[in-house]
Amino acid sequence: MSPLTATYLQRSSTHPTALGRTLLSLMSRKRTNLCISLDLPSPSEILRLLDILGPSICVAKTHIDILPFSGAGDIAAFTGALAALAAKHDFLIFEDRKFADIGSTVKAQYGGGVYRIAQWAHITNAHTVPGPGIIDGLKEVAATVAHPRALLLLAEMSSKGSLGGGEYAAKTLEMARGEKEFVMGFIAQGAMENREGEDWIVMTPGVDLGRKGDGLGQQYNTPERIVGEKGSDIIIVGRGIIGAADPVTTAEEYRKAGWEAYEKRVAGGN
Ligand code: S5P
Repeated sequence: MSPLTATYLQRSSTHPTALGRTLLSLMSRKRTNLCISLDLPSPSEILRLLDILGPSICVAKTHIDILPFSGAGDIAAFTGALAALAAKHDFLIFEDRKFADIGSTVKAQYGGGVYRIAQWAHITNAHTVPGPGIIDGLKEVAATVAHPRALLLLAEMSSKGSLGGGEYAAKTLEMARGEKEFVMGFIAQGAMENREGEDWIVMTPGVDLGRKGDGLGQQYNTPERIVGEKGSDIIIVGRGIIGAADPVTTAEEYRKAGWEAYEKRVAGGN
């Protein structure tokens, strides 16, 4: 069955990556394909929001390097609290690091520095500009961690004038095909080609129920278009929710819109 018409539950028993199976299963259980993007300058505000938004989301996406930590102790306290919330509310943590260097460098960046991303982020992502060595470097670090880790490759971006998509996305897909146990899927604007036995989980940013853009190149689409028509699996929503007057009610609106688009899509295939 094609991943476009199979249910998340069906895919949760067959997905090639351990983390993909975990993710699809919790999405099915919680009835959510919403990833919240927490681009806020305050660690305590992020934790506060996650505790109230937790039931509505399948993934929490961070940019750890925009937070004003004063030392390694602060960072460890924050990532420890993130992990506790992820366990409490049953969601995964995605550090949107967008690695973009040679294998040897990204290996040091993923495993080391002050953030030690591989220790606490279930998922991270990478650009494919450097070629497949970037995946090898990240994979070496992931293999040293006790828990499953997975990678998303950026095939296509949401922003205006992006150099991704088209031939770039096709080449990115070829790189992923060599790494089916570590590369869980893609950041793209819609489904990628799935050959027999493949099941790429696609996460899509640039989602908003009202606005079309942000004045800095971001371009928005609706959950219906992204999940229903273009076949993506997970919507990534930032300012549409964290900038709203009532983030909990708004997150539920996005969760419902994303979920209904998914249900319609899978029903269409039966
Ligand atoms: O193509 C992309 C890829 C990503 S990961 N376009 C994006 O906007 N992102 C990220 O998604 C971006 O870094 C930001 O964290 C989020 C979108 O936030 P929003 O506030 O525009 O919904």
